[in-house]
Amino acid sequence: MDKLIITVALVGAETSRKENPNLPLTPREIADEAIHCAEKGASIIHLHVRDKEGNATQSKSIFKETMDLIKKDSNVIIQTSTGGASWMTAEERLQPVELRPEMATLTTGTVNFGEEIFSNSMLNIETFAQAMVEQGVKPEIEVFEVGMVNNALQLVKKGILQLPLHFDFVMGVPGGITGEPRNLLYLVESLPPGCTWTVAGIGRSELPLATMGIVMGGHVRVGFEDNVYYTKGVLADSNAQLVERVVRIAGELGRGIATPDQAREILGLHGRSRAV
Ligand code: KMH
Ligand code: ZN
Repeated sequence: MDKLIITVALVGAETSRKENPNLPLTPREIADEAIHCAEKGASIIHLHVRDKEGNATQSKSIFKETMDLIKKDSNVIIQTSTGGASWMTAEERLQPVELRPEMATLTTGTVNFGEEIFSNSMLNIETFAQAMVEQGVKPEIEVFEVGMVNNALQLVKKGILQLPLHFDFVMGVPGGITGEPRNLLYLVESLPPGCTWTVAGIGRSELPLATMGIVMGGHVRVGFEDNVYYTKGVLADSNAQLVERVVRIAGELGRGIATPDQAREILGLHGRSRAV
């Protein structure tokens, strides 16, 4: 089994300080949290940023400021979000890809997202995928619903993306696939050989699905974007606390933790040299 890649989704677009007062919001706070999580064992930062009012934004300059702060003090892989928030236009969402991060997310379908609709037409998906290929950015396919795996494979059939792809199964969003173990088994079985995957369980499914990811040879995402609690009714002190728990469980189960460079090797990344 490969070493375990831990991704931390520090901020998200929807989580607020009302839900967890420890949520990092400014570029400095987000960067400090990213660096701290990397020291504890995270090798990928799934990055969203916020504006001065604390609202989700896909502003290229705020992404750049945050990425520069992280890169100055950490070798961690930065994966920018192109999901942004459900109310944003496709053009807004795509902005951080121009900064040539090592990775970016690519959601391959439309899904109900709580009260909202997270809309991704096939045309927009292809445009996003092409932009990533042009900029040398490795996509992580975000799967919120089963049909999204096949949509990603259509991009391969059309020659836009190449196998092996890396997937993130985001399970437990209200409106998307639920976080039951059998659903993870189904999704993993749907992948062509050689593909890699991560699981991000939302809310209370974070820990059980993370444990399944460790045991099944997948990888794991945790963080305040997905879950603000440590245990039922007890808020997490920090994203790093959630990372540390995964490291501990993986250690008990005999699975080593990937450094950022080991994660680069597993995912076929070429390093930061292309970044703006
Ligand atoms: N905020 C969600 C609507 C991603 O980062 O690529 C979409 C999202 C996915 O967070
Ligand atoms: Zn996200």
